[in-house]
Amino acid sequence: MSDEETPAFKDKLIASKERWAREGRLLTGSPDLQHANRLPPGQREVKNWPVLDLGAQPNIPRDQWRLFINGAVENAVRLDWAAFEALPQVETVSDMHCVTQWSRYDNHWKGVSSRTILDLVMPKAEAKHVVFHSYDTYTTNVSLEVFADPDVLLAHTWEGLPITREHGGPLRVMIPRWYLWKSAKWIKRIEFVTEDRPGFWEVRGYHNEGDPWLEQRYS
Ligand SMILES: Nc1nc2c(c(=O)[nH]1)N[C@H]1C(S)=C(S)[C@@H](COP(=O)(O)O)O[C@H]1N2
Ligand SMILES: [Mo]
Repeated sequence: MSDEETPAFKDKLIASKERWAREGRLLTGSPDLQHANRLPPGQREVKNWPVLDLGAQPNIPRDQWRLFINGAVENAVRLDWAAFEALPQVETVSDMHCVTQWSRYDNHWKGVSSRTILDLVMPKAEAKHVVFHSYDTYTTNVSLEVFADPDVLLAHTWEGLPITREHGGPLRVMIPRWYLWKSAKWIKRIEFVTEDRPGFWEVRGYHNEGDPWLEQRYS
């Protein structure tokens, strides 16, 4: 699959999500800036973990998996699974919030902290944004500052088990501070860039940031 392709059979779904984005029809609440509630405005709690993707769930066995981290960095790297596993591993607990209005509390993750990645590749002073590229051609963008949040993880384990293929295994990004579309599944490349570059949903009407507490759903 080239970087530009999207599975054709999902075009209709994408088109309707774009339309919802234009209509902003899920905008419901008012900001809860103090996080007095655990549930951000317009969300409902779920106990399961729904699956959302573009219609392709790439199968990347760990022995074929590679992660490229490059762009505006001093030390670009290409990691195989053994090299990735050799990095310091941490555990976090976080809630996740999906723009389609579900939230799931207390997810236990294991993986590598974004801080470890930053120490490894050393972004240049002019690097201000990060673009995630996935094995299914999905992309999404965050600021370097958000990437550097202490709870941002490249996660391989959820609730003590390897993250399943449908949820982005062998490795996905987890950015609990933003809506879940920012958390790229099947991560293949982390690119540091000097100019912001909106990703797949960001160019289709989703907000460029995505703070659930501010309901930054659609632009
Ligand atoms: N590679 C990739 N990552 C992705 C997506 C995708 O289609 N491809 N979808 C995003 C969206 S819109 C959401 S809501 C979450 C869903 O993650 P989940 O299926 O594990 O719940 O993944 C995000 N990351
Ligand atoms: Mo989503």
